[in-house]
Amino acid sequence: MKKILIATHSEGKLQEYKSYLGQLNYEIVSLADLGVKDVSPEEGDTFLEVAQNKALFYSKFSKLPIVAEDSGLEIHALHGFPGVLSDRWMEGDASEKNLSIIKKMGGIPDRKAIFKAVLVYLHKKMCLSFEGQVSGEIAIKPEGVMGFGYDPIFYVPLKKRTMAQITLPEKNQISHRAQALQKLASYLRKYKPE
Ligand code: ITT
Repeated sequence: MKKILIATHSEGKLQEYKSYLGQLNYEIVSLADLGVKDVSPEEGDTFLEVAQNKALFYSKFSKLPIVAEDSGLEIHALHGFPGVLSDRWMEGDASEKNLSIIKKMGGIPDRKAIFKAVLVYLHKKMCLSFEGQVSGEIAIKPEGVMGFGYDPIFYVPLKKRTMAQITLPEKNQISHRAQALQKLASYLRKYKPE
């Protein structure tokens, strides 16, 4: 079976990749499987640049085809904040970040937000990117215990629940990552890279 390195230190992302790519004939290798503890610096002004830099960084550790990802939340009323800074705009864990965002949104009626993901596939000298996004709203308060990161504050009108209140298979039908993964999967099926 062909192997692919999913170059993320996020356990939440990794679970979603495993669940989604399980349908393809690929063995998912993680950074932990390779014993890689180094963390790529988040460098770049766009999701694409940051994802490309992560892919290049982790390519030092393996010759396998690599997928790296940069993703985040863009809040309409806050002019796209936190965007590419989603992981680094404040110190603290996910629940602290979520509470800070709820506070910033206090009293703002426009709660529209978008989750975006850019996946970079790097193999030999070829580098491709696949993007996905999903629209939603910032919830009034965090709800749900599934998923990770901003999921408890991202309300999906289609499901009438937050991303943390839906199961992983449900999230994998609609999420930003799932949409990008669908494009990657269709590339891998079609071109079967060596
Ligand atoms: P890697 O760089 O190792 O992949 P990371 O967590 O640093 O992991 P990012 O730089 O892409 O990943 O940061 C994205 C931020 O957005 C981070 O705080 C995530 O928790 C959050 N995020 C991304 N996708 C998400 C999702 O599907 N649900 C909830 N939060 C998400």
